[in-house]
Formats: sequence, structure tokens, C-alpha cells
Amino acid sequence: MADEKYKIVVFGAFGAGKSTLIQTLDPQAKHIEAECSGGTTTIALDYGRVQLGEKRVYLYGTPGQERFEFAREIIGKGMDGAILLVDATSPVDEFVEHLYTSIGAEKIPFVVFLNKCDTVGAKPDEAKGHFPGAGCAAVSSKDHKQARIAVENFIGTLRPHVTGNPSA
Ligand SMILES: Nc1nc2c(ncn2[C@@H]2O[C@H](COP(=O)(O)OP(=O)(O)O)[C@@H](O)[C@H]2O)c(=O)[nH]1
Ligand SMILES: [Mg+2]
Repeated sequence: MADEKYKIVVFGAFGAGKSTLIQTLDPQAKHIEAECSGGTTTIALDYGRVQLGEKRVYLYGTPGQERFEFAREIIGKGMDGAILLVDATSPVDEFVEHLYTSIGAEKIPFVVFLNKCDTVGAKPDEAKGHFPGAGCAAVSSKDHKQARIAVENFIGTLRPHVTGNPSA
């Protein structure tokens, strides 16, 4: 049986919950930290996999800091879909708006996850207003079931990369 493969890239500001989301979905996820600029700067990436029925989803977490635009561009190559993870407990700032605009320009399907909705300070409806036209889901990256359902719903809207013999 052919597996459908999806490359999904998670974007979001530092502290939005990207690593938490990927770790929750795949407890075996790898969190990679590399030193740049002679050891003065650390660049952090995440990689995890999740199997949803016949769908194999490869999750890549991008570094959240503004100066790592180059890394986001490299990691984003060939993605089938993107998740913009937003901390719904803090105001949507210019950087998050920038990520939203950049992802929108990529012409690939994306969804906005309004994160940390398990906390009393979360204001998902307020955050949602910043992403007109985008599909939004209120989530908690710490909640395995919720995170999995949100990703599954998004994957269900995508066209797969089918591997194996297409005529089989
Ligand atoms: N309450 C709550 N805290 C969260 C959630 N997601 C992430 N956090 C916390 O937010 C902080 C930043 O999360 P992290 O995954 O490191 O963010 P990243 O920089 O985007 O990778 C950590 O202290 C997490 O435990 C969530 O859904 N709910
Ligand atoms: Mg992280």
C-alpha cells in the first residue's frame, strides 16, 4: 500500500510553542541546536514524524528569531503545507504579521494554530482577527489529542505526495 507523505513546516515566533507541538505529536522528535557565529548564537530546529493512518507526516520546526530568515527559507523548500503557530496569550506583533505575509506569498496551503488555549490568558478570537481568510484552530500544543486532531484536519485538506507505483 502506498504511503502518502507530507512535509509540514511549523513557523512561529520564539516561545510560541513550536518545539512543544512537535514533541507532543512525536515523543521521539529531535530538537537540534547548532551554534553559529563563533558560538555566540544558537539556532534551534525541530524534526518529528507522525503517522495518521496511511499518511506519514514529517514535521519541521523553524527557528523563531527574526534573523533566521535564511533558515526558514531552506527548511521551507518543498513543503506541502505550513502551520503558523501563534501564542494566543500575547498580542500579535509585527514579526508574526511578517511570517503570515511570507507564508501567504508561498502559495502553499497553510493553517494558523492559535496556541496556549489551555491558559486563562488566551484570547484566540482576538488573535484570529489578524489572519483574515486563513483557517484557524484554537489548540494547546501540550495536549496530544487536540494537537493530533488539529494536524489531521489540516492534512485532510492537502494533496499528498504519493510514493510507490501510482498505477498499482
Ligand atoms: N500553557 C501552555 N504552555 C505552552 C503551550 N505550548 C508551549 N508552551 C510553553 O511555552 C514555552 C515555549 O514553548 P516552546 O515549545 O519552547 O516554543 P518555541 O520557541 O516556539 O519552540 C514553554 O515554556 C512551553 O512549555 C501550550 O499550549 N500551553
Ligand atoms: Mg523551539
